[in-house]
Amino acid sequence: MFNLFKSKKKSTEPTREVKSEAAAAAESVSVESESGPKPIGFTGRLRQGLSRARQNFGHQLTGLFGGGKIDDALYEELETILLTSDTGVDATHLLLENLRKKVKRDGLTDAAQLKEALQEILIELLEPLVQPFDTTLNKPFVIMIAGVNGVGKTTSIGKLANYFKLQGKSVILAAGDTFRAAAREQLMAWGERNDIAVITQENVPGVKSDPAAVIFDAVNAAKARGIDIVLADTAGRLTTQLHLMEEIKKVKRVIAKAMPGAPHEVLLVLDANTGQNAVTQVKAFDDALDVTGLILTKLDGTAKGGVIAAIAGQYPQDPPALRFIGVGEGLEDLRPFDAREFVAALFD
Ligand SMILES: Nc1nc2c(ncn2[C@@H]2O[C@H](COP(=O)(O)OP(=O)(O)OP(=O)(O)O)[C@@H](O)[C@H]2O)c(=O)[nH]1
Ligand SMILES: [Mg+2]
Repeated sequence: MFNLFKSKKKSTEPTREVKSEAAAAAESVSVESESGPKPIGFTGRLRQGLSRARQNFGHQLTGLFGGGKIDDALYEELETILLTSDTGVDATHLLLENLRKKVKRDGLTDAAQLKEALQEILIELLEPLVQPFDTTLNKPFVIMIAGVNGVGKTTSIGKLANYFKLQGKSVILAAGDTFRAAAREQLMAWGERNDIAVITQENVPGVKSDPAAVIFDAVNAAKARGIDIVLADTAGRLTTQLHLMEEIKKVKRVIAKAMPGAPHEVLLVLDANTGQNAVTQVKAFDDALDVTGLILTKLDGTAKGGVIAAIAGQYPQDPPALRFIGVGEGLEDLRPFDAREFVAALFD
């Protein structure tokens, strides 16, 4: 590990910082705000984002729960709806089992009563995904972002920067995707939009760029300047590309050399349209990196949306934390996950 780190020093050009004048000005004045981000409007955007899933899932259920007897045929139909909404076999069975228990316990007899019962059971399943997330425990608090190609890592970083800035925190970005030519520019654009610094590496033809080096420098820059949060981008990779999975393990190890204990959060970004494959991605990235939290993006693009339940059903004892969900491409379309709010937006 140490040798790898030393060789990176030889093989790479110095990193540089890209900062707009506005960012410099913003940094020199400490912006403290107790108010935090305003939740107003997000429930509306969440509802709007989930409209396709609601139409598909919610409306099927409404048909099913129109009235009549609660019998095996109804449970079977419900099973089909859940399975075809990407809920996955484990979560579907868990939900049905808990629903049957609730029906018995509460003495429900009419199908019309099932809608509310199912909502409650779903909230119970999803609630454990909401876990405390305290970025003040370390300074800087280093967040590494990982995931397969095109899931929304870089976009989520841009939105997260906005989210943390609204909480009065100082943020810098590390352009750790040195693989794709346009990745650096994409992150720089998010930096400009948020008026924050981006640590990048010059593209030098013939010189192999090193993602670990960029993030290492970003952590050191954050330490030197008393920055609260480092958001580190990484290149997309398939879980089957074993050399790239090894590479990202190295990135994580090198971050710990810049600051023992870092990264403090490893966020895996998942695309809600991936369906059951998301569960596989969680397992593979967790094996490689000890993922501490998830971001589920593009919930606005899916007609299914059950993948959250699938992940929860996979880890009934110790589910991963679902930190944020993305429901659109706008700067404010990423928010902390709230199980109750989510289920409400899925049904009504
Ligand atoms: N509709 C919608 N689009 C999103 C969301 N999040 C990201 N996107 C879009 O998804 C596309 C890919 O996003 P990127 O952020 O570049 O994804 P990435 O994971 O960084 O991609 P690579 O770096 O190439 O692996 C972009 O067009 C984003 O605008 C979301 O929540 N909703
Ligand atoms: Mg990217």
